[in-house]
Amino acid sequence: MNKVYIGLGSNLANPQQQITNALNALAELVGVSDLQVSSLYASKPMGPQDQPDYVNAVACFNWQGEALDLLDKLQAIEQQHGRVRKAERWGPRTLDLDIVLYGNQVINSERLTVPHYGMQERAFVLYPLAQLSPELILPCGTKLADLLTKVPAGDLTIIN
Ligand code: A4P
Ligand code: MG
Repeated sequence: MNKVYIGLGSNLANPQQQITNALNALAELVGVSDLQVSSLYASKPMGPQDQPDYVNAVACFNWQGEALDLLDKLQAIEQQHGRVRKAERWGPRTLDLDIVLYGNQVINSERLTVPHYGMQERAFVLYPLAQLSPELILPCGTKLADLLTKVPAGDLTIIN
């Protein structure tokens, strides 16, 4: 059993509803227990600015299963929620589910890089994460609290 943290993001087709639906889908997965969810946060897009604002959240749960099995299930949820994969980097999406942390494991495989490559710089990941686990320490030994002092919250706003 591993304690995992999932970053959720959406900026198309009623983002707040997309995130709520995805959280409900996570709660129903076989293998998920003790689900906790941060607030929902709004922010301006990181990357291309000609796209709508994002809604983000972080969920945390105990996962009974393999890491790649979890990734398969997250991608199935993305597909069920109308995600169309596009070539554009950091472009708009109806639903993005990223494995931010997988227990204390470091994973570097073809399909999976954990901790998520962008998590240390992204306010929309760090602040919801801190809401769930303020004392968190990353596998590399870095304290989440230290990252928060380096990454300003910026325009990140709690919406729900
Ligand atoms: N993959 C590797 N590691 C992981 C992981 N830890 N979790 C692989 C999930 N997937 C992982 O995923 C492409 C491949 O990454 C998957 O097939 C999986 O095998 P993807 O979802 O198509 O793309 P991506 O990783 O999300 O990359 P992309 O499109 O560059 O998205 P980012 O970097 O997540 O950024 N602004 C705000 N305010 N809020 C946002 O949430 N999000 C983005 C997207 C841009 N700007 C944003 C936000
Ligand atoms: Mg993704």
